[in-house]
Amino acid sequence: MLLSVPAFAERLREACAEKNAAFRIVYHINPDGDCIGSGYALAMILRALGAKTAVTGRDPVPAQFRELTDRLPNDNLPDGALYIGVDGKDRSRTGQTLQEMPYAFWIDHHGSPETQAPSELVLPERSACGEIVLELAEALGVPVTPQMAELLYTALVTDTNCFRTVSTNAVSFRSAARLTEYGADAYGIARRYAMVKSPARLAIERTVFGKMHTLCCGRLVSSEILLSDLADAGIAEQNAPELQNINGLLEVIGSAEMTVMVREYPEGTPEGRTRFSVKTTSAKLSARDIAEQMGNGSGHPQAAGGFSDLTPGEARAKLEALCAKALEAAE
Ligand SMILES: [Mn+2]
Repeated sequence: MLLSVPAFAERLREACAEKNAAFRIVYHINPDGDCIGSGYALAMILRALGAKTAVTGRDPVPAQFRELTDRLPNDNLPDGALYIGVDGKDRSRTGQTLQEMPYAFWIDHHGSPETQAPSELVLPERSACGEIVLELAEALGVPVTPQMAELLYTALVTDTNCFRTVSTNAVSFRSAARLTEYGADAYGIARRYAMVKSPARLAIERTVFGKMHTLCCGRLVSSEILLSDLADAGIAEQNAPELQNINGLLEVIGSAEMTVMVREYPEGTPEGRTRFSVKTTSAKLSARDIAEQMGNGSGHPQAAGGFSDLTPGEARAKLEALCAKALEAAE
């Protein structure tokens, strides 16, 4: 059941008042800064209300966030701890085992047509789940400590790519302002999570730029990442943190109205050997139309994608041709 912030906060407060109150907070697979920051901050908030808490997920906390979370060990939970999902879109995003758990609470900014838990707080207009956790702390009257602010500001910076995504809005900046007042180090976090690049990230960015095609008078930009490129860069897999927001690199070309990224997957990947993504910056164009014409693609008008059985080179050529046609038609 979808609840307002005050109603959800009240139910959390009631649950915290129970004897042996305990919560298991679950973040999604391939964790990012938002689910980690939101999950660990929520654990601190519920602890401040007297509950025992543990944060968990199918995958370990990525190395880049461990300096935030290593200082926050999990409590030993008694039997009957209540499950809370954060930032997950739906239960399937918590992985095969955890999705079967009886979630009591669900906090998210994605929105799903299905019910995820008896008590749900879902605000799709928020640019990061961390903003919702901040609103919850304030509604519960729990003082936001500098450590909580650090976690939640990290959630906001990573999910908005440092306030640069289309989802960034006035509320994002109001949340950022409050978190800065609560003690978040705005420059330090922006530098650590939006400016600093690992040697592997630098290597793969060089590849993406080096293989870039600029077509249709600069209106179409494409690139590709092959398995050999990943190996050369020292990146183990397509879900590696070094590849986060990698498709967005193509938007450095100011005239780009459509961007295409093609990524090779290992032989035997059931979905197909090539994964593609299409994005558009123009309301007159539909990335979803292009993805659908590739066979089994889907998505939103602005961003879509899917898998293909074509080789990366074939898929890229087909996508470039489809986009060129769409651009011509939209003139
Ligand atoms: Mn998120």
